[in-house]
Amino acid sequence: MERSLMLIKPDAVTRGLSGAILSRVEASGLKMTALKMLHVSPELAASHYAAHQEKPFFPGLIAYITSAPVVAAIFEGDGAVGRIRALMGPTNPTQAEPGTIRHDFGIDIERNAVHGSDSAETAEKEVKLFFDEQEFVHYNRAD
Ligand code: IDP
Ligand code: MG
Repeated sequence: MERSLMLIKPDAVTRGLSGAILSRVEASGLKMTALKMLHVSPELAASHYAAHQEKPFFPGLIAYITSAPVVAAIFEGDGAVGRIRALMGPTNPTQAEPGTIRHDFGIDIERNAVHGSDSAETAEKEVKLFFDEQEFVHYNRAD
């Protein structure tokens, strides 16, 4: 079964939007199988965003993602990665369609409310960065 890592980023956690965002993903039918709040350490931030190490926005991105807690959630289901990316909308909230999480809750291209894995391969790496296997729960959704 495909899994994806979703992070509710500091801008959204500090504005009290965690529940509203999780609700949208739950309502889409994806199954939440792990959930926690944490302060991302500089080391975890650098690993998670290693692909962006050379980008001019990298130092700011690390400062932002470590500035306040995140909510980390794993969602599971057929096509989970693509379905979460569709719910999120594109990186820049100003280019996102109304009804997407980033349009409705994002502030700007950096403080864009959420992270979602961008491929099934990346997802498996990100899942392992943020969660141990014993943190997962096993159940069937009633629907
Ligand atoms: P994604 O989150 O939609 O996959 P990426 O290109 O992987 O977008 O970028 C990772 C994160 O880095 C973005 O979600 C955003 O927080 C930040 N970011 C991306 N591009 C910029 C930029 O041009 N300026 C500032 N921050 C950026
Ligand atoms: Mg990305």
